Amino acid sequence: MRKIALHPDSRTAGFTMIELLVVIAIIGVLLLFLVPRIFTMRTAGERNAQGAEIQQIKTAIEAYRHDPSYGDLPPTSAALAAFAPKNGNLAPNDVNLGIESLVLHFNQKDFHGENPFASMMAAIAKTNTDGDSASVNVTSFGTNELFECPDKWGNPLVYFRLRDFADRKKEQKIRLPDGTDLSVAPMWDDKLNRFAGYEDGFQILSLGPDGKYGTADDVTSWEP
Ligand SMILES: [Ca+2]
Ligand SMILES: [Ca+2]
Repeated sequence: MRKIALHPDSRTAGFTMIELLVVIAIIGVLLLFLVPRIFTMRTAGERNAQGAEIQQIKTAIEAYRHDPSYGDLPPTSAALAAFAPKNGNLAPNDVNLGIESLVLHFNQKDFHGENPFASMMAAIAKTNTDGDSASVNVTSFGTNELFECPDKWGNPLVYFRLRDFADRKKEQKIRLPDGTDLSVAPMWDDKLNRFAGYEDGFQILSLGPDGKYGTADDVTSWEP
């Protein structure tokens, strides 16, 4: 077999040190630009997914309101006595009341036979990060816990029925998984001089990736 002779100028020693440094510098610059972009894209994807879930819950709230058996929005704070059997001793703590009420109303045991919200609620994560419970089980979950829905970043979703806050003096306490309590009130639309999402009659929102209430990354049931 004929051997191909290498030209004497052919490089056989691989990269020189300078070439190597240039390649490393180029990779470094690319990473510097790409990594933040990848993080931004990931965050945008998570926010979109959270927005879609909130819209799903919003649709369910509308269906609840139009269900002839209920005909109203779930209240911000569950009148637990209404769910409890006679003399049931229900003792929720005073945090995450809005979202707990929503979960409770969508999962009440007596939802006229078939629960129309069961499949949606099964697809949505539920936790009891604030650790409260009732002495009797009033939901279809089979436990006495008072659940809330966590958002994509682990913080509880927030739910307000707006007319419960009409005087603009009331607040609601929410507890984050690290134990921090926040006092929150429905968002106000300064331009229209009324609550945001006023036409809906309720607000449902996530604190977003920064875990702070009322910042630009919040994901809301209304168009900001
Ligand atoms: Ca709870
Ligand atoms: Ca936020």
